[in-house]
Amino acid sequence: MISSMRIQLPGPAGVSLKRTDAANCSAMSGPARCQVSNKARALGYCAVGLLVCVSTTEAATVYRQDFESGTRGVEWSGAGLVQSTYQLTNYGFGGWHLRNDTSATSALRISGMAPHTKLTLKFDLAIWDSVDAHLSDMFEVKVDDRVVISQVFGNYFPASGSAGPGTQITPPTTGEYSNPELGYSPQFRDSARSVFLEIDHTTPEAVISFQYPDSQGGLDESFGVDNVVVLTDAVESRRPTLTIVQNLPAIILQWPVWAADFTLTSTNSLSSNAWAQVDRPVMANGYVLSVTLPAQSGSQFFELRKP
Ligand SMILES: [Ca+2]
Ligand SMILES: [Ca+2]
Ligand SMILES: [Ca+2]
Repeated sequence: MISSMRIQLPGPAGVSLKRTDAANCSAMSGPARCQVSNKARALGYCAVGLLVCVSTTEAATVYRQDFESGTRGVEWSGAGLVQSTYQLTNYGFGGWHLRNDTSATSALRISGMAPHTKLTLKFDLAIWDSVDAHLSDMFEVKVDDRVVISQVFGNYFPASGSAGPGTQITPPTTGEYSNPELGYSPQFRDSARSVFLEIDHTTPEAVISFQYPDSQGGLDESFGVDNVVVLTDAVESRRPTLTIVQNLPAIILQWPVWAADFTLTSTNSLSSNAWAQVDRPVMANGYVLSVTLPAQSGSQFFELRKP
């Protein structure tokens, strides 16, 4: 998909610079030249900047939500309200989380994920009040109607005061019925757990639902989720933009400082494909790297390359 915009350059000649941006580089399996990004015509020279796509092997974070804005976002549907975390603020929950005090699902829909084969889900689970592990209260998570967690959970009566998926992140109970009391009903103790799972997943959309199907609800039994992070194994790309600024009789090529390991190359003919490193000093100014060259007649093409 190509989009374009026109930029009026400063200068006496009323010169315009046309920039064409590819909205995405879809085939990210390796470094690839993916778009012509800049084209300038002024006083007999033509300079074209090409953009290089870079691949890294870092997992792509496709969703992150800590509910600290006080709203849950349109990607959420079903039961659950953004409510206080009370004392769980001391265990990484911040001030707000999504609390569900019903037996219905809280569902998260994520769309437009890049091609991937794995999906990783991380979240913190609050277990509020009289959730009964000894009576086999169940906590369920589904991804696209596939059950990925179906596990007994609760605060009564595992010895630690917390049972369920993942790892307990709140202190163990002293054995008292209301210890530790972290919020909502003061009668009943509470706990929280950090949950992590990875599943096979390939479709661009995922619906992730959280449910406590046999909840007695209200202040008696509820759960909450927070710090929800979804990652995939899609290759993440970072594409530095190469821009051309005219400052006649010179032109200035600029790119971001984070792409300092790229090399600026040029050629006078795309058909020859004879690219050579630009033998000029690279200057750093804040977040921008730049090379200044004399504007020349004829065509000149520039590309950032990474070994
Ligand atoms: Ca939070
Ligand atoms: Ca109960
Ligand atoms: Ca409580």
